[in-house]
Amino acid sequence: MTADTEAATPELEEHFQRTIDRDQRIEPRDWMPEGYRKTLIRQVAQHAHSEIIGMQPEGNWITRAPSLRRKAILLAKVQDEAGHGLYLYSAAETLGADRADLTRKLIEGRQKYSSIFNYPTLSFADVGVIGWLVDGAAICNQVPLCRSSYGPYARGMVRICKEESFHQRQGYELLMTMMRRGTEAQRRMVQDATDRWWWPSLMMFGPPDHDSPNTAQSMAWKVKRHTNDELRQRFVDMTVPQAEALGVTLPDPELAWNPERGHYDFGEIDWDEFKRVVSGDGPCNAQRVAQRRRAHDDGAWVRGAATAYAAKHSDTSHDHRGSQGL
Ligand code: BYC
Repeated sequence: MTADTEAATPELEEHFQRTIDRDQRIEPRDWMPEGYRKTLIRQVAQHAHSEIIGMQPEGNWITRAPSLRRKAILLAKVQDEAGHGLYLYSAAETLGADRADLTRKLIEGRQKYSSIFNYPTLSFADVGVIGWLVDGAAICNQVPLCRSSYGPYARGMVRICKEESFHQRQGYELLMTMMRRGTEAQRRMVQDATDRWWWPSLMMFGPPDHDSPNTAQSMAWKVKRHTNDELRQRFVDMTVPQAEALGVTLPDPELAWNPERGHYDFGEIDWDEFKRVVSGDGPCNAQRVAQRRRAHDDGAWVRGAATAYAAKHSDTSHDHRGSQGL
């Protein structure tokens, strides 16, 4: 009987709970409640899919980057996202999930990915604003996940966060360049991109706490370390001074410092829009999933070749061992 099918006993349950209480890590071979495993597979798979689908909006600009330098930076960033997806699929596999199955669920629309990637990238300023706001929100959400209770996920997040902070910096540097050294038209592009990405970035943190079915249990298991609203507030507080430094206006007339709370107040998020986008009816959902499906189909020959090569290689190494009498 393997660790994942081992029946619960009071000793195993107690050991699991003690590990969580002591802030130690649950590792793949440890016994874990089925709900814990399911929650992690759900979150890690959604996260992995987001990284892979997240390559599309920016990938859209690789062929049209305005200089060789900007193109090299963007290529490196989009490749990093592919790497993040792969670490995360590997983390999901340590929980007993099958990567091909997860991909199938994604391209059949049976598993979610982040709402943010269902919006279009209309100008090159979007590349900068995605780095600044989307990667900025991602860092805010993901740094606490480096302390998540599941070992492989937490360790994967450490490396992902290092790369995300480079992504955030490159976006901010691009916007600074456009705002400080650009033309009036370029400054307008930055403002327009900020107007379009601000609210969807706030939605990345998930539904409000009173409407978040998974938060309480995920916090108790220390999979999540903060609630959706806590992290959203942290992101707003961090971003307002950055917007001021850039010289752009965030599109929320209710945004104001509240000295009593010690935080910025902000306006009501359009949760109907969020629900629409999450349930598949955002501006680019169909296009994103169709593109992912096409890429998967186009890659069938690579998977076939890799499988055939691995089979041949294992035969060859077997023969080789045989000839050495091993
Ligand atoms: N979009 O109970 P809740 C990146 C779903 S990658 C879509 O609060 P939870 C990047 C949620 O899954 C960004 N769905 O859930 C990549 C749940 O659905 P089910 C991705 C959302 O899990 C490339 C339901 O709504 N980051 O940054 O406790 C380039 C109820 O929500 C969204 C991660 O995945 C959403 N925005 O909390 C640049 C981070 N929000 O499964 C950047 C890891 C919620 O019950 N994930 N849903 O049907 C998390 O931290 C948590 O899963 C969330 C949601 C905070 C997102």
